[in-house]
Amino acid sequence: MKKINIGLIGYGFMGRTHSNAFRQAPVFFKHGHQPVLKAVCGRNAEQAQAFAQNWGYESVETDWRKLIARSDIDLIDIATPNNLHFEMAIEAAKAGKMVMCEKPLAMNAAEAEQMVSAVEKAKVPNMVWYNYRRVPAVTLAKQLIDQGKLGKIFHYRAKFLQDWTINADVPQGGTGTWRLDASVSGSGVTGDLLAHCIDTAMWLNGGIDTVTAATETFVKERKHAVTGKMQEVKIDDASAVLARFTNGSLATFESTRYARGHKALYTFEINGENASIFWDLHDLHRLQYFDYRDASVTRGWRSIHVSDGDQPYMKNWWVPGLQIGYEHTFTHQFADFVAGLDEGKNAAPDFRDGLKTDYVTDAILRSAQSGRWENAKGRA
Ligand code: NAI
Ligand code: SOE
Repeated sequence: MKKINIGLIGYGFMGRTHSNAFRQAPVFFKHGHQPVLKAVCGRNAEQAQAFAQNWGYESVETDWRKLIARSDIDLIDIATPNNLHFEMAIEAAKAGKMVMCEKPLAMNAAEAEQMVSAVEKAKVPNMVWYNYRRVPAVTLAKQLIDQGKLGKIFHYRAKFLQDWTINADVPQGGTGTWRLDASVSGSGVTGDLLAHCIDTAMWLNGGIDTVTAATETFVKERKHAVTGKMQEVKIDDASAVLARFTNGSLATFESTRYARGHKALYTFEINGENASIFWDLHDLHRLQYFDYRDASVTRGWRSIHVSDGDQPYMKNWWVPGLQIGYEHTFTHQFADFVAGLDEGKNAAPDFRDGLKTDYVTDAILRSAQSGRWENAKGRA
């Protein structure tokens, strides 16, 4: 069993989900590499120490450059706000480390292109944490599409709705609200929420050629959490998108943080000539499936409870009928990354896949400015 010494940067929300995955993956999925929680890095030594103790990291760093320079670290995992992904990933690749990075890969596609070049030049394994692909019901959707069950696909429809920034008193910037500060996040809901929908969509239904979009910033000024000054809000609060896939299908995508009553409603529906599927993050263990080829008297939407051993990932968990949840998507993704190491290939989505999503989100933001259809394929 080869050891992989992990250096995690960032001990916030994603630092926790990733750490949980590093601990669970080798227990539930047997592969040829054993993760070692070697070091966690954060700027506050006391908090980093408390995190290390809770999750079982052997050591702590407060300077990410020192962590990357350490000869006992094999893999750098980036779980920091978006504006830090670029520098950290490039530096890690140059140091010959494997790199796993949170989504969106970068602030924009221009940065992401350089990150792809860096990991490919250094020939280091790499991956972006678009975790929703690893919900067993979503992976089952992929299998059904690849088996041709839907036939020709006409429509793809996805949305990711939240409501936590409606109050104009929510500040921008600082811990917890960095997503509202464009200099840290790169964009608003397009890069934060819609990027998930785009990643899943391109995985399930192939490349997106062109997009046209409208975005809106409902609250124009917010106090900055660090400076205390009222400042212009430069993120998109909501985005509504029309898209054309290479396979000829038409899509609508929507993301917002102003949909009162929705905390994290990610849904998608795909309509093909023979069948349709629908999935909802709030009911994540179910896949809704309609097949026109069923006998007409009993034809209708089936609600498939994805928990059986012959369904994706489920044989590694409990017994049929008992479902799993959100945190398992990260465990699956890390287990697949390790399986990729065994086979000498990257687990998808790798940095090049992450770049393709950044091309689409950049095109959405460009279109919202230009009012035109924009090329979403970049140089991919
Ligand atoms: P967070 O704010 O909870 O945590 C960020 C961490 O980065 C904090 O521990 C902070 O102290 C640390 N950090 C900031 N600057 C640093 C520096 N210079 N050196 C070392 N550490 C530093 O943020 P969260 O929610 O964990 O988001 C992190 C990343 O994960 C973002 O890119 C976000 O888009 C992505 N994300 C992905 C999710 C998914 O579904 N895959 C879910 C939530 C976030
Ligand atoms: C924002 O609230 C957020 O945490 C995103 O950053 C994640 O990517 C998404 O999975 C859930 O919502």
